Amino acid sequence: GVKERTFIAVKPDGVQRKRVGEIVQRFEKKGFKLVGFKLLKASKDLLREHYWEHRNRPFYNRLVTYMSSGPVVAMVWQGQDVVKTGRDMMGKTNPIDSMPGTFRGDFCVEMGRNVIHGSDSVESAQREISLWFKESELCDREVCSNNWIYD
Ligand code: DAT
Ligand code: MG
Repeated sequence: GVKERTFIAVKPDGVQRKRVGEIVQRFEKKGFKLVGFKLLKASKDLLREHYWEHRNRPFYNRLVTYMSSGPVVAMVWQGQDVVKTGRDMMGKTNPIDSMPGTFRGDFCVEMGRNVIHGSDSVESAQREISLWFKESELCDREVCSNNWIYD
């Protein structure tokens, strides 16, 4: 429903390459509501937990090192079907498979520098949001444009 949330992060390469503004802008333009936002240098402990599902994959340590190499912008976006739509806006894991018009299709060429993270299901979104944000850091609110976004 309208209260669905996803966790989106602009990865260190995306921050360095100044893609934060355009990523935020595309989520805003689509009609989603920003309910959490912060710039932080994530600890390796946080990132190991975040990517726990990949702990036995050969790329796990490189991934954690890359993700901790600079600040990331961590965000929570809310709205109808925001998890799936956010994934569609991102493109595929490997930029070579990503369509133009998606963040990964437009902004990067390698899987190991793929600019953006987005939760892959409602359940992982809930897990990731509670890992990265305190409840008090999230600000839901009435948005006056709601009647122009939802039927
Ligand atoms: P996604 O970020 O699209 O959800 P994922 O959860 O499968 O993809 O993997 C997390 C990140 O790990 C991904 O953004 C890039 C990296 N990665 C995934 N598969 C990889 C591989 N085979 N080799 C190198 N890096 C990989
Ligand atoms: Mg994933």
